[in-house]
Amino acid sequence: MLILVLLIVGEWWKSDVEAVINEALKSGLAPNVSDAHTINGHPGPLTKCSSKSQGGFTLQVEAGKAYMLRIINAALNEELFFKVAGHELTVVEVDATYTKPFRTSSVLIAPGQTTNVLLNADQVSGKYLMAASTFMDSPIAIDNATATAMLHYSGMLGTSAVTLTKPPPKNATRVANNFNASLRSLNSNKYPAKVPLKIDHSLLFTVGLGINTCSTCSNGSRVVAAVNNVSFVMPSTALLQAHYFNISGVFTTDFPGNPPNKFNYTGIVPKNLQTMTGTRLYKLAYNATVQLVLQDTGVITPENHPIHLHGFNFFVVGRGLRNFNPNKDPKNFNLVDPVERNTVGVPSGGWTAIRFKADNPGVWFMHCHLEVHTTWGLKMAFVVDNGKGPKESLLPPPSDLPTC
Ligand SMILES: *[C@@H]1O[C@H](CO)[C@@H](O)[C@H](O)[C@H]1NC(C)=O
Ligand SMILES: *[C@@H]1O[C@H](CO)[C@@H](O)[C@H](O)[C@H]1NC(C)=O
Ligand SMILES: *[C@@H]1O[C@H](CO)[C@@H](O)[C@H](O)[C@H]1NC(C)=O
Ligand SMILES: *[C@@H]1O[C@H](CO)[C@@H](O)[C@H](O)[C@H]1NC(C)=O
Ligand SMILES: *[C@@H]1O[C@H](CO)[C@@H](O)[C@H](O)[C@H]1NC(C)=O
Ligand SMILES: *[C@@H]1O[C@H](CO)[C@@H](O)[C@H](O)[C@H]1NC(C)=O
Ligand SMILES: *[C@@H]1O[C@H](CO)[C@@H](O)[C@H](O)[C@H]1NC(C)=O
Ligand SMILES: *[C@@H]1O[C@H](CO)[C@@H](O)[C@H](O)[C@H]1NC(C)=O
Ligand SMILES: *[C@@H]1O[C@H](CO)[C@@H](O)[C@H](O)[C@H]1NC(C)=O
Ligand SMILES: [Cu+2]
Repeated sequence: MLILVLLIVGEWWKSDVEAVINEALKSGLAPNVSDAHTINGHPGPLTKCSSKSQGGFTLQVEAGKAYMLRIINAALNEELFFKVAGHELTVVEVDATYTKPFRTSSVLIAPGQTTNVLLNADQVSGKYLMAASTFMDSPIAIDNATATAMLHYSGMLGTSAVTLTKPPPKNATRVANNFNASLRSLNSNKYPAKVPLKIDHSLLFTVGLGINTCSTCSNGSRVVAAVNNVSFVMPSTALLQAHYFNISGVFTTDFPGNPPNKFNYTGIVPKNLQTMTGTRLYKLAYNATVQLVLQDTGVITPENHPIHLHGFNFFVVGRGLRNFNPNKDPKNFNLVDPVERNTVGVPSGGWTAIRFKADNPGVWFMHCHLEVHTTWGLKMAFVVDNGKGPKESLLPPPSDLPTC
């Protein structure tokens, strides 16, 4: 029997988080980093934020039993490593799809991602530290506080010694890559990987930062973020509402399928760091198949971006460093058992290729799951038309939809 345990890793500020983001928007600069990470709401023992009365989250386990840890990264701005002292973890699922099981000592999880791992309580006794620590392989300010929690074999006295664990360093790109490279979809008879093989839309989107002038900002300019050089502007009428009711003037469907200006994305950055603003969507017919290469840029700094697509799962068919090469790189794509998920990290100074089938009508955001980047405009949306008949068409809004 498997015992299910929910583990939510998060971030915590000593300030009002609204004040933090408002201060950043006023200055035009990045928001303050958090003061601590948390596991199930507690920074845990061994941290400066720990209160003496409660040492943090404790998971009581019984020797010989098997546990399934359902890990959710609910942090706002940071990808995290998760580790348990003295225990290997077996990954079996990510973003609600099965994976081929594999053993690892560290799990990498981005904001918005979920990961199920099996843990066998195969030690006899004692206390073992669990740790959630930041992964950041760019020169970006982060909260480097490690959150901790305790795995405690029951029947032991409270004073038994703790087995510690050393988290990977924050710049452990190799550990992150090994984890990513081990992820494969199950691709069994019962759960086949239905990777689109014929592609209707082959897209390349750059993801990265920029700097725009800002007369209301104390710095005179502000950091922005963009997809294909478009910093997304949120409309005052909801996109889905505008789409369903044919309200014009809310969005346009001219989102560029390729970078408007080609440059060496991961090389010398252009002198002009400006982006354009717009509420631009990319239109897809029902059932259209999409290959999308997400290319990081070196503007301001290369950085890893966990990109989340609403409405669909996608297959991660390829990834690499530097610029995507459309002639060479597709030859190495995994079209057999690529991992299927809904949030994927684009490596710092590299690219990730995904494929999906647009079989869900409506308007679907795609954005960086780092809250700071999405606030700066690193988002866009796909508008997917209706197919044939009511089963392939958008439902009307519910009759009790609030009108304000
Ligand atoms: C952000 O950090 C600065 C420097 O530590 C501090 O002065 C400021 O009060 C912080 N802002 C908020 C909203 O907590
Ligand atoms: C964490 O960040 C603080 C503040 O930037 C710094 O003083 C400290 O040395 C860092 N600790 C580690 C382990 O990197
Ligand atoms: C990671 O950072 C440490 C400390 O700053 C440095 O010594 C080390 O070379 C870095 N490792 C990589 C792979 O960049
Ligand atoms: C802030 O202002 C300085 C000085 O004008 C400028 O060099 C820098 O690029 C600005 N930073 C941002 C993010 O706008
Ligand atoms: C919106 O336009 C489409 C295509 O012209 C039409 O089929 C549909 O009925 C319109 N929807 C509404 C709510 O007016
Ligand atoms: C892009 O820039 C990188 C790093 O400077 C360089 O190695 C590479 O040759 C450049 N690529 C092209 C096509 O210019
Ligand atoms: C992005 O758009 C701005 C505003 O139109 C333009 O000045 C800039 O050159 C564009 N940059 C790229 C890389 O396309
Ligand atoms: C995979 O590893 C890279 C390191 O190259 C990281 O930047 C990226 O975010 C990871 N992808 C995930 C967690 O999906
Ligand atoms: C979409 O694909 C499904 C399954 O392949 C098919 O049954 C359906 O007719 C297709 N619909 C359209 C509008 O192409
Ligand atoms: Cu990002």
